[in-house]
Amino acid sequence: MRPIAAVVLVALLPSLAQADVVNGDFELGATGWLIDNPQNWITEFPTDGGNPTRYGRVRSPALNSGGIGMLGQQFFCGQADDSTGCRITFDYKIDFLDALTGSARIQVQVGDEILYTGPSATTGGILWRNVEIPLPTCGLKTLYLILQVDDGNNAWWACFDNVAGDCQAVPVEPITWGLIKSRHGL
Ligand SMILES: [Ca+2]
Repeated sequence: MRPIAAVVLVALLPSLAQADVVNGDFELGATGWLIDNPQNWITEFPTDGGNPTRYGRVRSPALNSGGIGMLGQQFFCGQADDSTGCRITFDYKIDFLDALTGSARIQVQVGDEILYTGPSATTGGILWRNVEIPLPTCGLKTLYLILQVDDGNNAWWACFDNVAGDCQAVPVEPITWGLIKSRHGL
């Protein structure tokens, strides 16, 4: 599902492109981040409780919670080049507040594509974990970290920290006699 709100955000972003992820550890609060939420949702940057310290938190309301809220940023993951790929990494957790079990998860959208959907959270929430999103190219990226909540009365907190983009050389598969033989069934 393509978040409708993201279309608006994309239109706002090109003039804000920045080199590398800015404030990926959220220690500067909202600096560098764009917020796009349904009405009654809250995005905030608590100074304590992240991984570590300050972090970005998207909160769905207790009533009529269905929808998506997001933190977005456009940045250059190095320079576009055939021989490089971008690795986006971040930490997240989901806190259960008052909700139907299994009614929320995070998603990662890059450009207009959803590239990752996390497991649906249960009443125990989801503890801090690291996610890695490999992209085939470096260059300009538009990243959205999304909390998606099902229709109903489902209050959740999605917490994000340590967002980074790393442009790396794409590994070249070494050609060996063993590989050639195995490819030819020898
Ligand atoms: Ca932090």
